[in-house]
Amino acid sequence: PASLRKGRIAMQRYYTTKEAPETILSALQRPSQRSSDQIISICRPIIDAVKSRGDTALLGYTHKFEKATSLTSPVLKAPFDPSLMQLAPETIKAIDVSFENIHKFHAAQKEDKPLIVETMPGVVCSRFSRPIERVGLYVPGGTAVLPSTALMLGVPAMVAGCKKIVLASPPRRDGSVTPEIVYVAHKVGAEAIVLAGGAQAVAALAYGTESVSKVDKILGPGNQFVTAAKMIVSNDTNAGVSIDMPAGPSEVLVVADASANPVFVASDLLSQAEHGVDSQVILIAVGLNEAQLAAIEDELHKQANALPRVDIVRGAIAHSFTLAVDSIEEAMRLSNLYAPEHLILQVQDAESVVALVENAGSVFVGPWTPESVGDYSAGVNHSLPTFGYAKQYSGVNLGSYVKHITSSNLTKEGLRNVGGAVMELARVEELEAHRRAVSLRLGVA
Ligand code: HSO
Ligand code: ZN
Repeated sequence: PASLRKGRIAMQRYYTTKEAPETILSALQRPSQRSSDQIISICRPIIDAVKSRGDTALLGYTHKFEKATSLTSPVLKAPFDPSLMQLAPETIKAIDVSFENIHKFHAAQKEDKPLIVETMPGVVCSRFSRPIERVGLYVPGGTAVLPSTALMLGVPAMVAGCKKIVLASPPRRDGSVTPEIVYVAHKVGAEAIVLAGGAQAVAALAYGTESVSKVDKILGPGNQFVTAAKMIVSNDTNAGVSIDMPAGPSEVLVVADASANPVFVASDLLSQAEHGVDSQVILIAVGLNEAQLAAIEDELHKQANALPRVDIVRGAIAHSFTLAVDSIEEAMRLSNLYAPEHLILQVQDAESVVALVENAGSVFVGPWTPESVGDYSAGVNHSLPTFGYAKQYSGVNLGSYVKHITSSNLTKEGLRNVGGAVMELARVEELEAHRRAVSLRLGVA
């Protein structure tokens, strides 16, 4: 509506010293999402259709939802034709630089030797990792093309040694995939790109179709339908598939003190706000006076109006806010309570503040570290827990693509050392066969 396009682009301001604590706490609750029951009931029939009718159903939904009516096959198989990945040299270079950095950082997460602990003489426990064999990586379409997401999901899969990497992404109206995504798929060694989005793409990856191979784990962000579909298939014991994490709208929380540059602060808030109208950005201002607060707000308004996606920004800013606090400790207490997907520290001695971070997906430290570097090229992953899930989930990392397997290896002496405890606990649990597996070996009663 026209009324939304007018007026100042400004975030609501709260002073923690003036407001009741409950007001601050309720501000830190995420805006509520469309009821998941409603979304689930839309997704279920789509998933069932793909499960039972395979390619025909998948293709039908792509014709319907993506309007890609000329598409005749739901997958693009490797090797990808070079004509499908024609890119400007500077784009290739940017993808290559980012690929290398993401590769380096994730390769460093490899545990190259097993963990071995002798818990008692002759009782050796170890833990080693193996790649998940088949992974499905969902790259959203929507209002932006996201080859960076293909990199963030594909590079660690490649580093982990997953045997089968399948991408899925909604095709454009003409049935094609953006050349950047095809290029990334090629670089990470993906065997195919499923040309579908939404719940139908998730179902195809979870159950397989005539032309889509079934995977063991589905990773990647997406809208509420993708998220609901991931939840549904991961709860279906017949699917045998897991997911990375639940997902919600993207967020950033910036902590800034008087040393922060208002231009930088506003630009960081806006880079997250432009993702979607449902994105949320929060500024925690530490010890700023009225003039300093106004300087950031003026910048936000000015920079926002110069952005091509100003309408999206307006939507996001409408449910975003500033918290004015007195100390860095209070700022970090509130930040930990919110558990932001991205946390940006633009404060004096930002590095020392990292020690106070308890809950966050990824932290950006100091004035020269905009979130954009992490979104694209620094090496850290941008697939991160949102909606407060940073309290219990990690972002995508090498560990997301492996299983840890443990093993134990005892000598006779080892069994003698630990056997008494085993037999006693088996007796307590009244599991006699368990007890005898030890007693028979040791020749005791
Ligand atoms: N900030 C987004 C990731 C992204 N940014 C992709 C640009 N492209 C969610 O973490
Ligand atoms: Zn971003």
